[in-house]
Amino acid sequence: PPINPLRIALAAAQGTLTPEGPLLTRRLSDLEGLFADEPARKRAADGDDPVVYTVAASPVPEVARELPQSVTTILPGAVGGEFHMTKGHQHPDPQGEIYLGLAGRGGLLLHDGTRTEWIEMEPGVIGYIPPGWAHRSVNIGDEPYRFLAVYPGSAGHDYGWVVKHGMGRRVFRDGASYTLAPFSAA
Ligand code: PAN
Ligand code: ZN
Repeated sequence: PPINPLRIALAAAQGTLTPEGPLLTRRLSDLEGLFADEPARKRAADGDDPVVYTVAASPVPEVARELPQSVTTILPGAVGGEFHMTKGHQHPDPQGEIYLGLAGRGGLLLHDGTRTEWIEMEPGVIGYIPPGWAHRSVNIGDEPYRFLAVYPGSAGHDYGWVVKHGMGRRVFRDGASYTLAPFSAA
């Protein structure tokens, strides 16, 4: 049965949801094989193993007909010049998803196996992810990049798809800006 109506407070400056669901923390040691410079990633993971991003979920469960939300915070940084990013995934049950920028500067990289799209994100911008497009988020700034995600509870998360097909591009630091490079295997 559906859950009861909920009031959830979103603290955009902290990235917290109250009441809260599970909190996920991804460090460089969780991101093996995702950056082009795998030796650089491994050195840093074997060192102080920095947090790359956190995902604070709302209490709304990931089940059919519900509409869960989460707040992702990607900390600034780069590995071999490649900006901090999420693992990226495809929804096995293809359904749309919306992101809303809350803090910092980032980008939404989308790939459908053939085409690649890039949406610059900042506070107040909605990034729309159509069904069938794998998506990865990147912090292109020097402060935390934060966004709200809202997605159908039955969509599921397939991380293997991105490992197999890549994301079409990689995002590297380029002076004070960034550059989109062709995708290369790790
Ligand atoms: C987001 C992502 C979140 C973390 O909530 O799950 O930003 O990225 P990864 O799941 O790729 O590690 C979302 O797109 N949910 O569907
Ligand atoms: Zn998603």
